[in-house]
Amino acid sequence: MPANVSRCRVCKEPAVIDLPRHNAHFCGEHLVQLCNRQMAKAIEDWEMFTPQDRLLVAVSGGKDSLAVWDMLVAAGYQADGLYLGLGIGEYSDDSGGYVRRFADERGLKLITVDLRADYGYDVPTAAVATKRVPCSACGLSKRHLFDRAAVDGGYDAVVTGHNLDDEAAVLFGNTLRWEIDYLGRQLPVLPAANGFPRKCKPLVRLTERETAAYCLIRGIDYVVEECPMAAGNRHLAYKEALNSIEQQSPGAKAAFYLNFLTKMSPLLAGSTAAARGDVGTCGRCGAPTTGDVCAFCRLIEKSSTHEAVPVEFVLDKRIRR
Ligand code: Q46
Ligand code: ZN
Ligand code: ZN
Repeated sequence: MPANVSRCRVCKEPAVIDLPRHNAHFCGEHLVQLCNRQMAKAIEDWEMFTPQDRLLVAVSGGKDSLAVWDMLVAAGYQADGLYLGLGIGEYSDDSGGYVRRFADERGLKLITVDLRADYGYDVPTAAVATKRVPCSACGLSKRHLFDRAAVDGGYDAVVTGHNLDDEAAVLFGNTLRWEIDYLGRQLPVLPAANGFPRKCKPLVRLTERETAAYCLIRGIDYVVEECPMAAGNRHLAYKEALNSIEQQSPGAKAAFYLNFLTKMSPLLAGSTAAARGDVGTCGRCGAPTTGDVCAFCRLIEKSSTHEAVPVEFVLDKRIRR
């Protein structure tokens, strides 16, 4: 073997990945170990859940959500999956296939909800019917249906695969605008309150490069394409900006986000409590809401009566904007 092959920091065998922010290289086995350790630390530091809790993992078919499901099951947690069919053309067909195969191959329980079959609309149609960007209707649908599935199924917490890159990008956007309410709620765990289930993000200490490597090593097939609706959104621009800072200064991204959690979040705790006050129940579906009818029921009302819109129509409109 050539003398200049990079070697794993732990076992000195040939490395498969270099992680500049840890100033080290790792072999496959020790990269998996590092990922598991980082997840365990996040769960412990933020008291997310215990092995006695029943977890519902929101899985999209992408690397992060399948990685977190895999890591949780490997660590002995009781974790079922929830897949939401968004009706975003081929992207949704493909991602649903990856999720089903992952669950089947491992004998895991998967709950599936389909916006078109179960609620009479899909994301492209909702975008046109509400005259909003697709991610707005999509995010609202996800939040509502994840919460509902967790409450109806008696789960103790909803788990998502948000990683360090996602959280740092959201933090960057919220900081650029000093969105104090959003900053106050940007935590790796939100406790159950007012009819909302607990929400946890165990991968906040891992970058997307690390979760991608984890999937590769563990033989997890995932949908590689990004959702076509994401093109041109601000979140991607923030990720790119942070990546270029990270390149100049390895570790800056983790410091930006993780130091926010330890140094800034405690100062914002009061604003979180205020933001969650005064919640009643929706007159139609019984979900927690501050109005008479929740935003999701209003979304169904508008979108399910609208003629179905093909995904290409929305993409075309977004490109031409
Ligand atoms: S799935 Fe939905 Fe994302 Fe696609 S429409 Fe936007 S929010 S980009 S995570
Ligand atoms: Zn090693
Ligand atoms: Zn409702």
